[in-house]
Amino acid sequence: MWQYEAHGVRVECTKGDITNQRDLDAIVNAANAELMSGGGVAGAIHAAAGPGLAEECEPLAPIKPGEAVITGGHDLPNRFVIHCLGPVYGQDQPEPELLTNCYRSALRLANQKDIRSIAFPAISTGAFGYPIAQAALVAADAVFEALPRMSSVELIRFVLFDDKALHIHEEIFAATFGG
Ligand code: AR6
Repeated sequence: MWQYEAHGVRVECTKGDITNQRDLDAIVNAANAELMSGGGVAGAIHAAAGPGLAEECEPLAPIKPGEAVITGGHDLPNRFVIHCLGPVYGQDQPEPELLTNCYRSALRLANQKDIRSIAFPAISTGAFGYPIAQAALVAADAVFEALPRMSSVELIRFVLFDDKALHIHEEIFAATFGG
């Protein structure tokens, strides 16, 4: 696990499942525009949250790439889910700007809702095809740049699904954060 602390905020990269972050106020969903269940992160989150999540999501859809909306966590161990729509690589452009907007929008919502701790998956790096190292660079830059603006948020955890994704994130976050 990689970790860093500045501006009263701790940033971590760890391996795990986004639906199993019991100690955190909020988790982020790598959503689709319709905010429906699907594969990957969205499938896992909707399965763990139960049907109440889809019901709450329905009137909030559709969302555009880079946007985020917030719901309750339903049967998840977390109070909130923040749903972000990442760019489809090669289709929604410019990809780095849209992916940056996801992280910024999610963190803005978290601070508005007095959320203290939040977990992100590697948005857009699965079904949406964003090369993982490029996406990690965007994520690290977006979070590093946003740290001075955090009010309630004091823990930001990136939850990577396998060793390869974890190692890439550890390396890129260390280079970006200098720690
Ligand atoms: N916990 C953490 N990371 C995970 C998990 C998990 N349970 N499951 C997968 N990953 P994806 P996207 C990793 O496809 O690219 C969905 O069907 C995965 O290895 O979930 O933004 C939606 O409905 C990858 O690195 O999100 C959308 O249509 C990363 O999480 C579309 O896919 C993101 O993979 C969104 O595509």
